[in-house]
Order: sequence, then structure tokens, then C-alpha cells
Amino acid sequence: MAEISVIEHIHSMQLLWSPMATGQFTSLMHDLILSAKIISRSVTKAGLVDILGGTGDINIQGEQVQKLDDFANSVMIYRMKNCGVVCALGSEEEDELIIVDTDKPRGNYVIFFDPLDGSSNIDANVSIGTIFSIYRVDDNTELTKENILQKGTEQVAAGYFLYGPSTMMVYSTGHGVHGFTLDPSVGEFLLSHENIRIPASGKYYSANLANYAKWSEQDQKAMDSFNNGKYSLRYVGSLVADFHRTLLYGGLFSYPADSKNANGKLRLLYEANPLSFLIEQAGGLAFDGNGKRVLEIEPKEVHVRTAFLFGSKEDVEQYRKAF
Ligand code: P6P
Repeated sequence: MAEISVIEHIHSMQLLWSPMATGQFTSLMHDLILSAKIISRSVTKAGLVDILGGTGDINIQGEQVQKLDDFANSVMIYRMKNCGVVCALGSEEEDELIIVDTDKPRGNYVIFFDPLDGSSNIDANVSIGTIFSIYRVDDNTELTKENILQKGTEQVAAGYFLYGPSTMMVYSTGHGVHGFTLDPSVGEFLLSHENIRIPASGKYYSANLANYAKWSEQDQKAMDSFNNGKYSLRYVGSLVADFHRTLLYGGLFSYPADSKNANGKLRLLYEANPLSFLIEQAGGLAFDGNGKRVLEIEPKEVHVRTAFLFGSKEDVEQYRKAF
């Protein structure tokens, strides 16, 4: 395979997606990719420098902020505010939306991100990642919360960076899902997984079964249907890692609502929406707890949560038979 860099690939996609033909999108992606390279550099050296452990702060999610969370968030915010084409951004680590000041050049793009997903796994050297979701707003749009928060079908691009045995980038602009592996010797993400398609069914199902007693009877019945000797259970506890395995190998992931998280735990705008965009582009399905397409959910708040079920078409349909 020719060694195609992700920027070359984005240029080729640009021709298929007219609003990005301005080059604004490519510029945004260049700065996003640089952010990920910087985060990856710190993640891979975390054990050698004083960046493991917590900051002592609690974020809007009520979670302990890890030092790497803080670092990744500051890198992403700096670069997205200064890339010159983003007008607003939302981060898992920020209470409110950030509107880019008009004294800076800004364009029509809005980005939501989880700067470092899976942070409870950081100190154990388990794969973690950065998830992003990108929208456009029209020229002169008043940057109100109502105009900025759009449903997932309106995404113009989405993807993630996975900091694992290798650092990967997986993204889609609505023309298939494509994966790139960082080659540290040249400092570029090179095409390694072109046009990823999720298998129609898989042999892994993925859920935190410690929550089983808190699930609805239907979710318990649905999950029981996978405990039939045909499947193995895999659960990393880093959504990006569980997603990436499901995308490549097939199978099912479910994080249902429960008696503690009545609306689910995972966040819509920077976890469920971008990953649902990808899984549908790869031929899979993604629903909330009521069998509704995640991408059709109308977000009212930045940190709104949802139950999240995704995976291979046949496996998700098997799960939904219990409802
Ligand atoms: P639990 C990590 O904190 C995260 O947001 C996702 O990456 C992951 O899928 C989920 O939470 C794990 O949650 O309740 O199983 O620890």
C-alpha cells in the first residue's frame, strides 16, 4: 500500500465534501492531528515524568481529574481556539461551551471532544483515547447554545485517536471509515485501515456486568441472550478501546441506563454521537436505550448523557429482540 498520510487522505475527501473545499476543514484537521501527536507523546512517556495521578480536582462529570486529562484538555483547547476555523468548542472537561473571541480569526466549525477518554485506566497503562465530533454553522450564525448544539446526523466529521500499543487515528467525513497508524519515525499518521467495514456479526460482547442488578429487566434479558457459548466477554473500560475492537472484530457494546444513571453514563456530544457516526458509516447500528438512533437525539445540554448500544447489525438486532 502506498504510504498515504492522513492529510493527503483528507485532501482527497475534500473533493467529495463541498463545504470543506475551502481548505478550512483541512486546516482544522491539521491542528487536531498535531494536538493528538502532542498528547500521544506525553501519554507514552507518562510513567517517566510527573504526569500520572490526579490533580485533586473534580470535573463537571463528578470525576477525579487526572493530570493527563488536564494536559490533553489544555492542548486541545489551545489549538482549536487558535486554528482560525473554529468558532465554538465543547470539552468533557469544561463546564460550559467555549466561544472563540472575535478578536481572533475564526471560521464556521464547531468541535466537541473528550480530550482523554478512559482516564481511570491511565495509571495502569491501558489504552485510552481522544474522541472528536465536528459540525459546521452557517456564516453569521448567532453562537447561542441552541444554534451550536445539533443532532448527530448534522456532523460533518467524527473520529478518535487511540493511544494503545500503537497510536491510531480513525475518522469519517461521511465517505466511509478510515484508519491511520502513527509512524513515529516520520511523525505522520499513515493509512493502515482503508474503508473499515464492521462484520455483520462478531464473537465478542462488551458491557460492565457489575451493573447487571441495576439494569432494567429487558436489558438483563438482552444481555443474557449473549451468554450462550457463542460469544466471549471483553470489557476494557475505555470506550475508545472497546469501540475500536468492536469496529474491527464485530460484536456488541452496551452501556444501558441503570438505577444510578437513569439517562445512561456515556455523554452524547463527545462520545456517543461521534462513535455512532462512525459505526453507521462502517455498516453497523447505534441506538439509545429506547431503540432510537443515537444520531437523531436532539441535544439540549453540552454534557447530556445517553444509554449507548452499538455494534454489528445482527448482534444489535439480537439485543433489541428483548424489548
Ligand atoms: P464504567 C471512562 O471513564 C468512560 O467514560 C468510558 O471510556 C468507559 O466506557 C466508561 O466510562 C466506563 O464506565 O462505569 O464501566 O467504569
